[in-house]
Parts: sequence; structure tokens; C-alpha cells
Amino acid sequence: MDVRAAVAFEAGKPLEVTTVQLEGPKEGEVMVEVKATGICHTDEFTLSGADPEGIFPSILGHEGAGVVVEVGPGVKSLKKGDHVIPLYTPECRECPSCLSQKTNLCTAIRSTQGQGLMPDGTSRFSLDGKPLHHYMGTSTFANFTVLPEIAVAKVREDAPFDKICYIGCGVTTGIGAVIHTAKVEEGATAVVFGLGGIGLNVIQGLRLAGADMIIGVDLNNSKKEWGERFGMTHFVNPKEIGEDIVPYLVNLTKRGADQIGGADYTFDCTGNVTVMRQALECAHRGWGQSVVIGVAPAGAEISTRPFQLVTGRTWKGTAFGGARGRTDVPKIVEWYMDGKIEIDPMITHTLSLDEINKGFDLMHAGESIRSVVVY
Ligand code: NAD
Ligand code: 022
Ligand code: ZN
Repeated sequence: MDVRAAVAFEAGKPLEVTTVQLEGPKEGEVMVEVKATGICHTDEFTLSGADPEGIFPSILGHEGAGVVVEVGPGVKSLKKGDHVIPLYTPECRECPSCLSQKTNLCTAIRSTQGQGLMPDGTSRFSLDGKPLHHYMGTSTFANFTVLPEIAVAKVREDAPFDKICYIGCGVTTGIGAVIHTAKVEEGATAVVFGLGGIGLNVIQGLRLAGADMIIGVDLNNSKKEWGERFGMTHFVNPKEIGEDIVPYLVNLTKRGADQIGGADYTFDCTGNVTVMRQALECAHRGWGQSVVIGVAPAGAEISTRPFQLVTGRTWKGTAFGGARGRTDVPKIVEWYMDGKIEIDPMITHTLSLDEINKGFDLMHAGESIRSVVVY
């Protein structure tokens, strides 16, 4: 069938909105009418050509929400009419990783997903008879897409698509990093580096977890108001403190009789490897945990003195906030609908598909927290 899509034909070129062909779902697959999609950094990273694993031509987008319109043979967990969020981290519940209960990184369709293909090794999208690649297993920059059943979370039907699409990446990543990866407890102290679409969700996750001191760090002073809006208690602009950021933060977090200082939990939401080191080193001696969320440029490396780890700090990372998509995403939708978390104010721009390139411009200019395309 004919669908409308923003196609990434070539690295470094804007997306082209055009009509493409989509084949129906095969065994174990479903077709979803995408109602809304967020525009996230990874889409930009791939489109720019900086992603060495980027494949062209392809249909990008990984932060969507929509409705199942057709199910392929053998599909059991979904039916026509179900409201869903596509998952770039699937959950098969059968592979060694899913069964381990120790990771959310399901391996069932990992290799084909990375090659821009469906699990049978082919693509459902084409243009003039030539295949177009899928992206992150989701391809939400099209008004219809085909997904493996295991890469779809069924959610409640009264939730608005133009808001819950953000749960498909940013919201779950930020809140999940706090709850699943760091397992922050009530009364904790935390530092969040980078107050963008991810960092603000880390902040609201920390508020939800009952953290006492939530320090936000950003080079951009306009982020102070944003952070406070979601529960940040202190703001630091590293350019304005007149000393190194690490000793400054260690001093700011001094509590208790020993007055050692350092945060219980720190989060990198910048993707900058220098910031990742700062985040580790301002974690508390003996128990501080630092979580890397930001995706660094291709080939970048992190460094610190091993003494930082020997003295009890832990360096970890997270993909999709450690969330098991089919299990945890519906719960986050519930939290949003129950008012436990906020999404609406972070969606600063709503665009039509024809305006999608404007979403990338807003991201480059640092003017948006999140832009959402509504079909
Ligand atoms: P964003 O551009 O909206 O926000 C980044 C913020 O960091 C900005 O406010 C910027 O001013 C600030 N910043 C930049 N350099 C800084 C520095 N040196 N010190 C302090 N602040 C600094 O980006 P985002 O959408 O919030 O995404 C953040 C990162 O998270 C990206 O690298 C993205 O790819 C990554 N991400 C990872 C996952 C995952 O599963 N691990 C999922 C989604 C996004
Ligand atoms: C989403 N991300 C950044 C912004 N929005 C993002 C990027 C990469 C990952 C997670 C989130 C990620 C971390 C670890 C992996 N990926 C590898 C997972 C694995 O190998 O099992 C990752 C994912 C998907 C893809 C590439 C890398 C892809 O589909 N191309 C989850
Ligand atoms: Zn994303």
C-alpha cells in the first residue's frame, strides 16, 4: 500500500517527504498506523552521517505511538485496534538475555535490526521497486510501519498519542535510568549533567524516587527554569563557578559527620566523554554510582584513574533506561495518565510531517526540548 514517509536518502541531506510502498505484516509481525512520533538525537546522529552504522536510504524515527491496523499470521499478543508504542529495544521473553532477568537487551532480532531489516532479512518498505531500510526496528517517520510483535508495547487506549510517543524513547530512558539502572532510594543526593530531553526526565525520575538533593548541571542558563519545573533543587553552570566542576560538586554535596562529599548517584545526559569523567568523579567515595546515558561520538573513549573505582565508585551505562519494553512501557503510560509524571510541558513543538526538517533545525539550535510530528 501507499504510505507517506520522510525518507533519509543520503547522509547530510534533509529528509524528503514522499509516498512510498509498504508491504503487509508477515508471520509474527503487525502493521501499525503511526499517529505521532518524536524527533530524537539518534535520528539526527544517523541522518548527519556521523553514525558509522547508519544505512541509507532508510526511514528513520524511533519514538512513536499508534494503532495496530493488521496482524500477521501467528500473532497472539496483539489485535487490530490495539494502541501501541514501538520498541527499539524488543522484549521476546525467550532469549538468554530476557530469561536472565539481568538485562533489557533482548537479542532475538538484534542482527537484522542493526542491518535495517525485518527478522526474515527483508524490508517491508520500498520506493519504485527498490527497498528502503528500516531503522532501529521502528521507522516511525512514516504514517504506517511494520513491526515484529516482540517490538510492540500495548498501552491503554485513552492516552494521547502526541504525548505518549515520547515514552518510546526519552521519557523511559530518563526515568528508567533512575529506577531500573541506578535504583535510586528515598533521600538520595544526585547530580544530572545535561538538562535536555533526557536529563529533564532523569530529574523527574529522581523526584518520583524521592531524592532529596537534585543538582542539575548545564552550560545553558535557560535550563535552570526547566530543571526546577521538574524537581531540580540546585542548578550549576560550570562556566560561572570560577573553579573546577568536580570539587565544586563534591563540596556542594557534603553531608553527615565525615563531610566527605560526593553524590550518591550521578547521570551523564550529554554524550560528552569529559562530562562522563566529571560525573564519575563527583560520585561519593565508597558507594557513588555514575550512569552513562549520553551516546558519545563514534570512536570516543572514556578515561579516569582506576583509583576512582578502587575507592568504591561504580561506572555503569544504560540503554532505554534498562526498561523491558513490553512490561515496563505500559506502566510508564499509566504513571503519565495518573499524573505521577509529566510529559506535556516538555513537548515544546508540534509539527506536521511536511515540517519534519524544522524539528531537526530546532534541535540544532537548542530551541526545543522535544518536537513531535503529528500525522
Ligand atoms: P539535548 O541536546 O536535548 O540535551 C543535552 C544538554 O546537555 C543540553 O541542554 C546542553 O546544553 C547540555 N550540555 C552540553 N554540553 C555540556 C557540558 N559540557 N556540561 C553540561 N551540560 C552540557 O539532548 P537529549 O535529547 O537530552 O539527549 C542527551 C543524550 O542522551 C544524547 O547523547 C542522546 O543520544 C542520549 N540518549 C541515550 C539513550 C540511551 O538509551 N542510552 C536514549 C536516548 C538518548
Ligand atoms: C535512542 N538512543 C539514543 C537516543 N535515542 C539509543 C541509542 C543506542 C542505544 C540505546 C538508545 C543502544 C545501547 C546499546 C545498544 N543500543 C546495543 C543493543 C544491543 O546490541 O543489543 C542500540 C540499540 C538499537 C540499535 C543500535 C544500538 C539499532 O537498532 N540500530 C538499542
Ligand atoms: Zn531516542
